[in-house]
Amino acid sequence: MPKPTGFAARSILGAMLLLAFSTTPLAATPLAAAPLPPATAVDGALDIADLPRLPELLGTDVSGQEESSRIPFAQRYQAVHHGGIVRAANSSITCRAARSGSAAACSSVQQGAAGTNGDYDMHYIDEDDDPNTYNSSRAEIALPGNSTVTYARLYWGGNLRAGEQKPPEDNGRVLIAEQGGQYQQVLADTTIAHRDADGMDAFQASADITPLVRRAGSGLYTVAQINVAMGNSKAGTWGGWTLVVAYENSAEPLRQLSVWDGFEALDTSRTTHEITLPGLRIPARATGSAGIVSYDGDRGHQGDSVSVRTDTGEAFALRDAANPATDLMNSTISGPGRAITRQPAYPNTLGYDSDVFDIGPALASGGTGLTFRFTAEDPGYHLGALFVQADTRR
Ligand SMILES: [Ca+2]
Ligand SMILES: [Ca+2]
Ligand SMILES: [Ca+2]
Ligand SMILES: [Ca+2]
Repeated sequence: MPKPTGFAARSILGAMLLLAFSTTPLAATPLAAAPLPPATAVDGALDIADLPRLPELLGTDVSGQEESSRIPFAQRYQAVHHGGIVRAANSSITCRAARSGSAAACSSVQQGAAGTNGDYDMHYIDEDDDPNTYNSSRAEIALPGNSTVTYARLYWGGNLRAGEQKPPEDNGRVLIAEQGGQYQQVLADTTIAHRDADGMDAFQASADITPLVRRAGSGLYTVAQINVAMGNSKAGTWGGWTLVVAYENSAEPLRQLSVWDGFEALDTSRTTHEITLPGLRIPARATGSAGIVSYDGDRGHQGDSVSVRTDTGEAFALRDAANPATDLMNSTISGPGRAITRQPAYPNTLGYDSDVFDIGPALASGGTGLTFRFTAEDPGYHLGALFVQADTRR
C-alpha cells in the first residue's frame, strides 16, 4: 500500500471546516455539504479555488480544539432509566512484520498470539473500499429490539510517533459511517488529550454523535482516518475507537448509566489512580458492568489491574477469560455475552483495549458510590474512558 497522503493533505481544508462547523459541535458534519477536493490536487499546492465555499469564520468557537496533556476523569453523561449501554470498538492499526527476532510472526499475533506493538512494524487497517482513507475499521452496535438511543459518544485515539511523526492537527477529526451509509466527518467537541512524553505522542479525542446513532441504530459502524503513526518504535504505536451508546428500553431493568472520560497516564512515575463515581443508588445484589478504554496496554506486561468497590463493600478485582487480573490492559476488545462483530476481529489489537466487565460481585453489598482503582507497572498505559451500568431504584 502506498503511503497515504490524502487526509494529511486536507489539513488546511480540515481546519477551515473545523472553524466553519464548530458552532454545531455536537453533530456529525455531513461531508456531502462540503465535498473535499481530490487528494492529488492538494500536494503542497492547495489552490483556494478548489475549496468549497465556506460560511463566515468570524466569531466561531474553536474551544473544541484545545489540548491538555492530562485530563482528570469527569462525568460526561448520566441517566436513570430502563435500558443499558452497548458499545462498538476496534483498532485502526496492526502489525505488518516482526522487528524483533524473538517476536512471534505477525500473522500469529493477529490470530491472538502474545506480542506487543514495540516488536513490530505497524501498519494501518483499512477495511473500506475508499481509496481516500488510509485507515478504517468496523464494529457492531447491537441494540436490543425496541430501544431508543439516549446518548452516543465516539472516542478515538492513538500514537502520533513511531517510524513517522504525524502532526497533531488532525487529532480532532475522524470519519464515521453507519452500515450502508456515507462517511460523515466528526469533530471533537471537547478538549483533546495530547501527551508527548516517554517516546510516545499519545492523544484521545471524542465527540457526541447522538443524532447519528439515534437515526442509524444497530449495525456495523466504520470509523476512518484516526490520526495514528505507522512504523516501529520502542514504545510501539497504537490506535482505535470506541462508540459508547446508552439506550432506553422498557423491557430492561431500571439502571443508572454513567459515562466518564479523561486522560491519565499510568506508569512507573504514577502507579495507581482512583476514579470515584458518586451519587449512585445501588441496591444490594445489583447487577452491572463497567467498560474501560485504554491505550498501549501491552499483552504479557504484567501489573495492569483494576479493582472496584462500592463505598460499603469489598474490593473486587476485574478479570475474565480474556483479561487476566494482572494483565487487564492486554490489547483486547472483549465483553460478556455474545462477542460483537468486528472487521477485522484481531484478538490481539496490539495496543488498544476496550473491555466490558461484569462488576456484579462488587455491587453485592449495594452502596451510593463506586471507586475504580487502577494500577500499573512499567511500561504502563493511558486511560481514556469508563462507562458503567448498574441496577438502581427510584
Ligand atoms: Ca480506505
Ligand atoms: Ca507498547
Ligand atoms: Ca499489560
Ligand atoms: Ca484487556
